[in-house]
Amino acid sequence: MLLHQILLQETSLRMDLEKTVRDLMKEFEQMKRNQAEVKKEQEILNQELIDNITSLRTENQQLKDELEQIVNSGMGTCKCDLTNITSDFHNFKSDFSYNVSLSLLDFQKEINSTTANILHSSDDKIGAVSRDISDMQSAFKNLSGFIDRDRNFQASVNDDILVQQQNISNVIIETLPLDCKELYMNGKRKSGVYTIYPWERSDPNYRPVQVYCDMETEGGGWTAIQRRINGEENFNRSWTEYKFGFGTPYGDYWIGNDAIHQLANGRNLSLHVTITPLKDGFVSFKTYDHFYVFGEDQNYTLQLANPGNGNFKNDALLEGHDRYKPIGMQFSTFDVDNDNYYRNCAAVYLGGWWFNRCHNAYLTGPWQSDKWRNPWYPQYTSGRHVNGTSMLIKSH
Ligand SMILES: [Ca+2]
Repeated sequence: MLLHQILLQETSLRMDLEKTVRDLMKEFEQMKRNQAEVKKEQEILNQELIDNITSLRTENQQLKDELEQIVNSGMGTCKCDLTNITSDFHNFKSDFSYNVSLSLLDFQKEINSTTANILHSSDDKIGAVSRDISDMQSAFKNLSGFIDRDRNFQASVNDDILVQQQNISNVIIETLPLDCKELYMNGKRKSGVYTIYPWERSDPNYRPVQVYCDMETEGGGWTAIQRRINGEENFNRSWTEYKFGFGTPYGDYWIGNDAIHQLANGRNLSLHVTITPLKDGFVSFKTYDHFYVFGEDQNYTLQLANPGNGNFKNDALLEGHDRYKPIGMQFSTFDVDNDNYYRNCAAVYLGGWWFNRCHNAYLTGPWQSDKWRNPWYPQYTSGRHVNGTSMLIKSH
């Protein structure tokens, strides 16, 4: 077995060796061929080099000949050449100038043309702008006319509005309540504070007046010219204060002698007087069917007549001694004495009234005080027994 393996290896080695020898032989033959080719190429190159040297030598000789010929021909040839060069230069200069001139001319023409175009274009634009301005002026004129017409229209509308406002004001004035009776007639049935307009709008005294309306007593529609319910208001006031009124219709107040005259003027009025006792008892009242107060020019002289319903025990205003009756008396205040007493009753009894010498009935004394003498003699001899008063008027 081992021998067989050795034989196999020996055969393989021999075959490899033979193949290697053959390859080497081939390479050797190839190298021999290459060497022959290189030698041949070297010969060709040598021949080319020799040819080139020969050619160079020939050219060198030709140059020498030309140089000799130039030297022999002398400066003539050079002059001629210089003349030619100068001539060429002049020609060139001339051509250049000409061309430049032409270019400048063309350029000038172009500028002129462009300027003309610009000017033309500007003229067109200016013309267009002028036309625009003209159009705008025309439009502005139209607008101004429209605005003027609009102003006229607005003015006429304003006039119409003013007329309508005046009409409405007139209607309102016509429907403004003169007194509480008109309010009552217009459906106001709840007692309370209302605004009345005793004066016409054209009257210099025109003003709204807040008053207390009694809408329940004796058929309702009574305007309170005096009312005291809580004593918060001092009634010892000056002539001027009684003239214009004081206090508040929500509590104690005097409506004002001017307003009383205005409400009485041209009308037939009734007067309804009440006194509320401080303790047990009902409200005492008395109605007079004629009540009038003159104007300030007669110091608010009082007229009172035609006694009607009442539950006082007596009529302290119209009955009793004449020297105490207020009938036909002027109004007095602590600062204006119009009474028949040697002193000033208003200053003595601390309130404004139609005093005589002085009174049997008097509703404006110091609240719940003994100084308030004879509110309603003899039923009420002192203000301490009084818890409220009112003087109500109504036309009939
Ligand atoms: Ca007097």
